[in-house]
Amino acid sequence: MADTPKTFLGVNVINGFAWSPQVLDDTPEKLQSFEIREDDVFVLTYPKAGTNWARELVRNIVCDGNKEKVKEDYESNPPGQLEFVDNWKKYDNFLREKPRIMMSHEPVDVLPRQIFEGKGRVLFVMRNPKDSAVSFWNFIKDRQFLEEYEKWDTFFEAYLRSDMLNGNWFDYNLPYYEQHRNKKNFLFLTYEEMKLDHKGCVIRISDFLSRPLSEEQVDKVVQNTSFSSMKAKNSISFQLKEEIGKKTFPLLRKGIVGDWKTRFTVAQNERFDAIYNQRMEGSALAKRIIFET
Ligand code: PPS
Repeated sequence: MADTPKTFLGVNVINGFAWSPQVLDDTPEKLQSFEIREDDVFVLTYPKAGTNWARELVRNIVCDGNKEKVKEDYESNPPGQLEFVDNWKKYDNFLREKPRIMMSHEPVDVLPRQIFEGKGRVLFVMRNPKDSAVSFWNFIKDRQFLEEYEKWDTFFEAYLRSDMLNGNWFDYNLPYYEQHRNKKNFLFLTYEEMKLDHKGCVIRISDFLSRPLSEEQVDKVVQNTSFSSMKAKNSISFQLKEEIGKKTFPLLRKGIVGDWKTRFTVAQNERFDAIYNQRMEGSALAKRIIFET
């Protein structure tokens, strides 16, 4: 095991779950005993569900929509995902005066145990699995870190399997929703709800975090977290394959509902629907997922 993986290539399988290679072998265990503070906010999602959007919403709400405070908070919060390399240690040493806003794609079974005792708050965002797939594929294709998934058709096949990077959509989302949807310290939103009612979701999140905002502050949060404002300032650099080196990519791509229609073939769509109907049968989650607006 390398202490600090240099490139974002392949996966790191730990106890049967395919983590990103940025996750070290002992991190899942460490995460379970991670010490929680009462004002902690975890933004948890399956990849490409709107993690960065949700984190930006939380950050803006905590900062009352004040751009200066948001910038300061952005600079002082450790970057990146909780599970990457030693980010969780950085959060351990984080200032006490500010709430920690931590995003992660960790599966439910390695969540810090204290969350189950009602400590901290979890904003869990779900996105319909077809748009998640297309967004995920574009992400992988551009960054070239999983060669076998570079063609859409091979990615599609992998997306249906449980050894997919970050597990498959059903294995990841269903247990979270089924086990925790009625817990007081969890709020479940969907990407599509956030698109359809951005302002309403800002109010729901601020209520959930017990951080009431004025009408004017709500409007500022909506403005600061719109697709265009976020696209103007969000990009991230990745260390790619050695021969390519480091490259910077925009974090935001299209930001729409229904982009899957540009990629799924009719046959893939029929196959996916059959699997979806079988996996989601009788689940409460099915009522929340929409594929178009
Ligand atoms: S990651 O890499 O898993 O953390 O990606 P994640 O942030 O979860 O999801 C990326 C997708 O979210 C879209 N996005 C937004 N949509 C609407 N409004 C805002 N403000 C916004 N911010 C991020 C982003 O464009 C990715 O979706 P696609 O479909 O690829 O455009």
